[in-house]
Amino acid sequence: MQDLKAHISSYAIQCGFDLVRITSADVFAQDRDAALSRIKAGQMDGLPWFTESRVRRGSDPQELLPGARSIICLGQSYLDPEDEEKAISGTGKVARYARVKDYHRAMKRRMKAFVRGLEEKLDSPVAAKWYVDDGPMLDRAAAARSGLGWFGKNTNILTPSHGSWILLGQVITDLELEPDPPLKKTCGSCVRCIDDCPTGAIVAPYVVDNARCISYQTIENRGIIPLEMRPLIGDLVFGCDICQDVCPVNRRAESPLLPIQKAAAVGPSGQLDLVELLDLTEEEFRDRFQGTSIMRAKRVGMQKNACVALGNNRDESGVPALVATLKESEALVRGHAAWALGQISSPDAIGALEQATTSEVDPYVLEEIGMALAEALQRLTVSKA
Ligand code: B12
Ligand code: SF4
Ligand code: SF4
Repeated sequence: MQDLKAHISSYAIQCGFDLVRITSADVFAQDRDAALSRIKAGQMDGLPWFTESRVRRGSDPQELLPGARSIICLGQSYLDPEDEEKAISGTGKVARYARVKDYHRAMKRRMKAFVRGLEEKLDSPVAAKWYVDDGPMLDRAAAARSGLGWFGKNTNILTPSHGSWILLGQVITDLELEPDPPLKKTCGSCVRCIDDCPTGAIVAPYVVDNARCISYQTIENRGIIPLEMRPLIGDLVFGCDICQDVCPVNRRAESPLLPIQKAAAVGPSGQLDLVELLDLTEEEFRDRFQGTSIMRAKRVGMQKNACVALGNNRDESGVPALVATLKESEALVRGHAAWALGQISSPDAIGALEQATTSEVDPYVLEEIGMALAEALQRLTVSKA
């Protein structure tokens, strides 16, 4: 089957993938146990869909495709070397993977073409199931066992050629293919990602506490962003790349062969205008972000995030939009707008907060307004002293 394996590798590259390796369809026993103990320790809290039964199902390829024999692991780079990291006033930042069009769709299209091509080559149907992030599979566990990359201490899969700027997909199949060995590489004594994570979310090497991760707070959290997290989020409005930006392995990462198309809705270096975000109606949000990963956070999520970024930037030009938001938006967004006004604490911001105490009726928003006013008064006292 060496000939088939060689064909699979070259055909996957032809379909647009940057990396391809094979692993067996054996149970991922160690990874299953690690994931189960993570759930037990509360380190997956906030993701109600990440359940024990999902982990058990996802760690046994036979459960996903009865008769499975091999897993073809695919890596898709999303690095854009032109993409400079720059801070532009009035804007928030989107993580790199969301500066291209929704990778789930792009990779699934390529995977479908890949499986169809294999069937043509073999002149018979191939039993296959394919996953990109969306299934119960432990994507990183498959990539690590296949030698596509190794687990970094920030839990991302690092690859020798493309660093960690890769997205992972798997084709589970009944084809018998010779597995590739795992890589022998490790992070060595490096701990940069652990030291530089602004929220201390990497609580130990190879362990990310979900609720402390900015990626979770800005994408998945459907509720209130905890007060203590807000100042640590800075200007990030969708995802976080800090533990990857500081990683030395990423300094020499290659670019993709066939890049996923850029998302036109996001600025060239991942900027989004914060005031514009606050102004979007549901329909405008959909029109603008349809086909991008940003849809995942939903309009309310992105508007909460915009409030937090405006509060952290302390930019007074954001006050009129925040005042309008405090009057007109959903309670969850009004609460975060109040926080931002408290951080900015200009006379207009304080005036709007005081006025809102007389018109607001939602107990959660009133509580945020009370805390924001206390914060603003404290700031004024400190600046006068
Ligand atoms: C849930 C999830 C999240 C949660 C993470 C919560 C968590 N702690 O896992 C949140 C929302 C925070 C998140 C954030 C991000 N995510 Co995410 N996420 C997932 C998802 C859906 C499941 C991950 C999972 O199974 N977690 C369970 C835990 C137990 O797994 P783990 O953290 O990988 O832990 C493993 C290691 O710790 C290892 N291990 C344990 N002990 C030891 C000891 C040693 C010595 C070693 C070597 C290993 C080891 O075993 C564990 C099990 O395999 C996957 C897609 C999928 N279906 O797999 C994408 C996925 C992991 N995410 C991805 C991406 C791109 C991101 C972000 C970079 C996005 C961003 N820019 O904001 C960040 C990165 C944050 C970070 N540092 O990990 C990619 C990662 C690609 C890569 N190169 O690794 C994936 C694979 C999606 C994809 N298909 O491409 N994500
Ligand atoms: S993505 Fe950001 S918050 Fe999450 S672990 Fe990495 S540096 Fe920390
Ligand atoms: S920063 Fe260092 S420890 Fe963290 S993933 Fe990269 S090489 Fe590993």
